[in-house]
Amino acid sequence: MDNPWWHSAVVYQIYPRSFADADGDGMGDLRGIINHLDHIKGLGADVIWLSPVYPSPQDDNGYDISDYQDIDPIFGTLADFDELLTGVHDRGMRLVMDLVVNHSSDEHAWFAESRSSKDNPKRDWYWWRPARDGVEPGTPGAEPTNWGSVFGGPAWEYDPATGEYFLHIFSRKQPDLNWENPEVRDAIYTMMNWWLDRGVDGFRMDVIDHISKDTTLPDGMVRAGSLYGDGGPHYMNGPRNHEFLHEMHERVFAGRDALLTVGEMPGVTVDEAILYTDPERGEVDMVFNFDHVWVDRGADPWLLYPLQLTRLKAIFARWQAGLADKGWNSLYWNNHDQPRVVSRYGDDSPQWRNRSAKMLGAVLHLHRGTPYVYQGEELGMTNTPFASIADFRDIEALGLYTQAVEHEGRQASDVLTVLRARSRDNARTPMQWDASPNGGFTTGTPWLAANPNHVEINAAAATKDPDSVYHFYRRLIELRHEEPAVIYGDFTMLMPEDERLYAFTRRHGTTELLVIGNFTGQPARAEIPDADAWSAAELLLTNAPAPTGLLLEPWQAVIYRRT
Ligand code: TEU
Repeated sequence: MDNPWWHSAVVYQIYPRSFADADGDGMGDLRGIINHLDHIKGLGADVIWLSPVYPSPQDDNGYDISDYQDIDPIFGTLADFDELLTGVHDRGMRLVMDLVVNHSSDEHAWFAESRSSKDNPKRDWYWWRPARDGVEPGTPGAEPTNWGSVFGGPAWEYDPATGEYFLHIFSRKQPDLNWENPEVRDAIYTMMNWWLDRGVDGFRMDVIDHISKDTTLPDGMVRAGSLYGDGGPHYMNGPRNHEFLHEMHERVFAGRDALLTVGEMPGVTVDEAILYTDPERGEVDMVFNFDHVWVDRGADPWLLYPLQLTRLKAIFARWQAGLADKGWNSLYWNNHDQPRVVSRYGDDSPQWRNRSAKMLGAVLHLHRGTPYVYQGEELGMTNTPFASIADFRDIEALGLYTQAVEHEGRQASDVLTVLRARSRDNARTPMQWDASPNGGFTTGTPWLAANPNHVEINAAAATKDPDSVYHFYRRLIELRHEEPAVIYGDFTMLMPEDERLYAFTRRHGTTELLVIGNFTGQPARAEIPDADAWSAAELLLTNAPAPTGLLLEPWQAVIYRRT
């Protein structure tokens, strides 16, 4: 079989709400995206992944969908969507939609029917359960299991109309669909085919390792200090997950060309990922794992744990080795759920921001896999200085804050410190287009305030400055398109025990690449076999003056090539 096109592709993610607002209502829209397609083309990306634009009450910014086959009026119309799709295709790029089918909105017609009575034909499309035996329905502790929701509070909502509970792993406005019911699966496949027939080029599948649950719904373990049990082991990577994805593949993707499918899978292991992405099995092309963005999390969710570079390297080394022969990796630092990587694993101070953002880009993009760039990452956009809880908008930040401070007795200041560093709203501040008010994102009042540093960090300044993060990312993408060793080279981690330098080689035929990134604000020398020969090799790209020997400057990255 020929190598699939997405092996050499780079994906750019748009979070439409925060990308560009063309009509001045403070919310990004499809017209705004259409107006800025050349920015993405100019960067060299091959694919655009669009976060959800479907009709939605926007409880979780569109990840709560009330109609899968239309566009929310805040973003535009289906005609605008078709124009966007044409604009993307005309530029030789592809468009991948977000597919959110672990749950729908509680305002979806399916759920309205399901909740209307116990004998409604759609009752079984969601997870309805009676109260726990012997406990008064609707009172605390009567929930069918002890699971906590990802966004705080219990994972079950009592519905007085029928006296039963429905399951919601996320917000109470995101009831989980029951994939055990074949009618649910049929309806989803029909909807997916409708979008593909319209011309879209694939799907990014939201929490798609949550669709198969342990149908006996056991209680979860309760961590010290927590109010709820962890249902994760009972709803992640459940018994029928592979079966469902294979069925989806047969019913939707088989026989269609040139698609890209990527499953978001919190908690997925390397061994499971090999099965999910082995082309012979016909499930998905690649998965998003979370190991490298959970590496700075510890047992206590309200403590900050600094990055330990050796752990980060061990994670990447394991994934690179695991998917070397079968399957394929996706590569990302950022998306709409993660804090900005330059603030998280780099140094966002004025002195090192530009350099450390480039170093992080170089290290990630030189791995084997398909890289994803999240809007603003190519500018080195940083976390935002949120002053108080009133500045946050994310349902997760607000829900977890309430649970921690009001119900678990945590110090508000401790919780705020962690939210400032880790909250998803860091990723969701408006795209910084220029130095004008609101970063040129809107002429109205933005739904979430722009980062004050838009005056310096913005697309207009970056595209003009040859030394910008933007032009460095452009060069990284170009390198992937030009150099087969970046796509197909094997991967060898060097210096795994070193806490300062991230170093590896990629070898493809007679070509060998050496990549080193300095993760510190101090100079550091790479002690690797063959160091002298390497330092005389062709230096393809760096973000600082060429080093003497392999002595790297603070936050420097180097990419050498030899044949
Ligand atoms: O995210 C799933 C997910 O794992 C997140 O809940 C993540 O672990 C957490 O937010 C980290 O802080 C997907 C979407 O990407 C996210 O935006 C949605 O809120 C969520 O599913 C529910 O649809």
